[in-house]
Amino acid sequence: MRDAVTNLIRNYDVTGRYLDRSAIDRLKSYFESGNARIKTATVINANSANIVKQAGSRLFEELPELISPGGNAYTTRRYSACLRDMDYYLRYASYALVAGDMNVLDERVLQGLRETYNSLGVPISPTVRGIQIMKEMIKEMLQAEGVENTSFVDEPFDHITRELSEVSI
Ligand SMILES: CCC1=C(C)/C(=C/C2=NC(=C\c3[nH]c(/C=C4\NC(=O)[C@H](C)[C@H]4CC)c(C)c3CCC(=O)O)/C(CCC(=O)O)=C2C)NC1=O
Repeated sequence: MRDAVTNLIRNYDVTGRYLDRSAIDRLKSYFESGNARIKTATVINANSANIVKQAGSRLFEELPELISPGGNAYTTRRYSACLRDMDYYLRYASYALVAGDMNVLDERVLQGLRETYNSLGVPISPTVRGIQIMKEMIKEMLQAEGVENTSFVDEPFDHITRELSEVSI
């Protein structure tokens, strides 16, 4: 697992360089967004159950076929598995936000996931939609708390959806 600082230092150490202007600019930007990142983790922690539940309801309202007979989230067991997956995405996205690095997602969440989903028939594009709904909810909550620039929130959610959507070769 890596974070923005260790990742940057690693890259400079590999080539034996001192931290130059570009490194310092990247560090500055990471530390300047630090309070907002911590606030986001706080908001997610305080609302996680609610975010997952509401995002799930919105997803099933938009795509009711998911929870109808023949749908992948039909039956209580699969419905719960779906919400549990949403909860995984939310929790790991909060780690990646604080770390300022997406490596934790690659290592702990995304490895082999597409293959698992394909073999179980879990549909990717509705999963992507569910993840995007959670992202939108968090951005709205942060704006309500006075955080003006919430663009950094996109990164982990978009990273997960991009990796999930990638067509296997
Ligand atoms: C921490 C990293 C991690 C992830 C991400 C993870 C995902 C994950 N989701 C699974 C299943 C599942 N995932 C879903 C999800 C959905 N179905 C839908 O129609 C919706 C679109 C969607 C919810 C948004 C469902 C329904 C299953 C059960 C499928 C089945 O058993 O038939 C499975 C198969 C094993 C199981 O059922 O537990 C895995 C491994 N497991 C992990 O350890």
